[in-house]
Amino acid sequence: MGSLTAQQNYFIAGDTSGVLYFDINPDTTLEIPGAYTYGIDIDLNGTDDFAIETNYSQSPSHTNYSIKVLPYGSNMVGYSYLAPWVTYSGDTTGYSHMGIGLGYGAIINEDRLFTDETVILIGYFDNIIGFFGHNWNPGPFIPVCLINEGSPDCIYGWIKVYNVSSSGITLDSYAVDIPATTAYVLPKLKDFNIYPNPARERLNIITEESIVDEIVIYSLTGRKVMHTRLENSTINISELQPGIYFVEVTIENTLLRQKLLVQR
Ligand SMILES: [Ca+2]
Ligand SMILES: [Ca+2]
Repeated sequence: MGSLTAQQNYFIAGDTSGVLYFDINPDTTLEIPGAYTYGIDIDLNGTDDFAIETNYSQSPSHTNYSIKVLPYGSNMVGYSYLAPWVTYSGDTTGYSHMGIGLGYGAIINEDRLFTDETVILIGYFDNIIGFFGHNWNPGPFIPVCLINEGSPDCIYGWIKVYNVSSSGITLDSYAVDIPATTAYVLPKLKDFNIYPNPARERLNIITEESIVDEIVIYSLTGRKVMHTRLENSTINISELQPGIYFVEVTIENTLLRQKLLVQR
């Protein structure tokens, strides 16, 4: 990592002001077991940069669950060396390092030992109840480093997770230390919510204390792909191809956008 140059010296875990920030809403829970993968496009440019993956494997002595943060391309995830308390007798898997979670306000910088390897964020065995909460208890912010193609710069970011248990992990939000542009200004939650997200056939659109009649949906390239009216707070999106879109409404002369993922 010697040639890596940080674009900024540091980023603050939980910082959402003036940076690219995306609130997963409602929060998404990845179940375990399930070998579930959730892509994260941390700079909102239409290409996933990280994925969170749940894994499940059965050995003769125990069931092993794990959650991984997978960096795509040259991107990196913060990790720490394996904590000394992970001494489960049957564990011969040889984890060499473990992902870290930072508390709100923690500094994300080069000291966080970024790696380009696939790292295990949390690994535990189902016969050690409370392993995560009692023994380790990291903060919810996973430090990451975004490296755009052709650039040596490391742009720091974080992915917020919580409720890590044998039943799953919940994803809350993510941010990257890139100055926010008007195209990506996300609304305050009280103004405009969409769910489910990812969505399949119908999309519910919730606004508070405001009346919204018209909904416009744009592709990532800015092409208008739908212009429709709300019917009982829902719209039919079955004609949209799977992919990422921006849902736009106007409330009190303010244009608000939410990122939408359509999956089938
Ligand atoms: Ca991206
Ligand atoms: Ca959220």
